[in-house]
Amino acid sequence: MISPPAPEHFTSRLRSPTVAARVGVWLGVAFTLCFVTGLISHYAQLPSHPIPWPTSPSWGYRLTQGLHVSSGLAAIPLLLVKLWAVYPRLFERLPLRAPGRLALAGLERGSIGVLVAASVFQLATGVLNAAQWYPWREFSFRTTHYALAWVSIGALALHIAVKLPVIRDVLARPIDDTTHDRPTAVTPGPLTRRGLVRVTFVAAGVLTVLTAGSTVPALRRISLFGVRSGRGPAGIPINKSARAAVVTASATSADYRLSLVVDGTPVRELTLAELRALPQVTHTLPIACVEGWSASGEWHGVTVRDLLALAGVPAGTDVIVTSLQEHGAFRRTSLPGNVAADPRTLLALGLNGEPLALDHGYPARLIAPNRPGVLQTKWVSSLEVTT
Ligand SMILES: Nc1nc2c(c(=O)[nH]1)N[C@H]1C(S)=C(S)[C@@H](COP(=O)(O)O)O[C@H]1N2
Ligand SMILES: [Mo]
Repeated sequence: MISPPAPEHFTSRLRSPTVAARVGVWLGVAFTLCFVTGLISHYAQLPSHPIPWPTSPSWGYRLTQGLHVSSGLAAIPLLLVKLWAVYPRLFERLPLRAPGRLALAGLERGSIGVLVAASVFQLATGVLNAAQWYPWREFSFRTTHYALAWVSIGALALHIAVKLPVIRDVLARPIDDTTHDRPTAVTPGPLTRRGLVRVTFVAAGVLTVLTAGSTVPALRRISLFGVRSGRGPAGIPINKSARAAVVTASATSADYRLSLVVDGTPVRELTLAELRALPQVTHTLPIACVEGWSASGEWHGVTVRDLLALAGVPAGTDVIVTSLQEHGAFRRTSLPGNVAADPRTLLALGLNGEPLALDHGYPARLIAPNRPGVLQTKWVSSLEVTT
């Protein structure tokens, strides 16, 4: 007869609560860091902010986004080892004859099921998003990843609360202590418990270092799993090319004009030569892509503030930035008043001493301090305000 495995079929001594709790602590740290930095990213991407999103430090979003991706990746080996250590408990017989205990056991397993499913979903969709592979057509990554972040952090908090007595007890004991072990977890393996925990931490650390090159230029050469190579025109990667955005013809056309639109009426139309004739400034600002790479560049161009002044609009007004790109979610972005007023917020015409490459947003692109990459609109065709 075929029957499901029972917990006593799993005999490795490595699968102990002392191992699970030690790996679990760091998994909890990684999840919490990932959750908090994720909330920050979600807030930064809202079209308007109840509490203004600050423009300083200019590298703030770059830091939090780098931490988000690194902590998420570090969580992968931690979660795998944690699940491996505890999954025999899944096969424990349910107390079918005692309805009270059955209900409790059912609730506990249900909550763990939710925790595991949500965590695996978060890590998997995060990795797919970083790899720019979007198998999903039916749901928006950002909405779903955000909603399930709350589910997984809530289920995690519940799990920790339920297990707290055991966690505290096993953490206070040496790792080889067997007090809380399943009676059949007795087979010693080639690896010690301490060895397993060390290998897990090393794997998490190595994974982080091998991807951190997407944020930290000094690590780029060993960035085996890095999200982007760091290569691109003027030394900055390209996320979407002009060709993919179908703007090659309109962006290189002699008819290009930047329109300044006030209350639905175009009040100024500027050619590229006219933009170049306006006062030019240079600022060092990063592009920090939500998909997990970032790079700093020296941008030069016209301040959005000056452009708004040309249109007779007071500084501090919200602006809608529109691209020549005709389709796609990132063709229109909103620039809150405090960001538009910052003297470092530019309509950039050049990068790292070169004219802007077509793929970087030629003839003109937005670049603002401490702003998520998706909102740094390329191939800008108009700035619109409503007074
Ligand atoms: N019009 C337009 N602007 C855009 C995008 C886009 O798809 N269309 N992608 C954004 C994203 S996701 C990022 S990370 C940055 C990348 O800029 P880069 O390709 O010059 O590095 O541009 C942003 N601006
Ligand atoms: Mo991006």
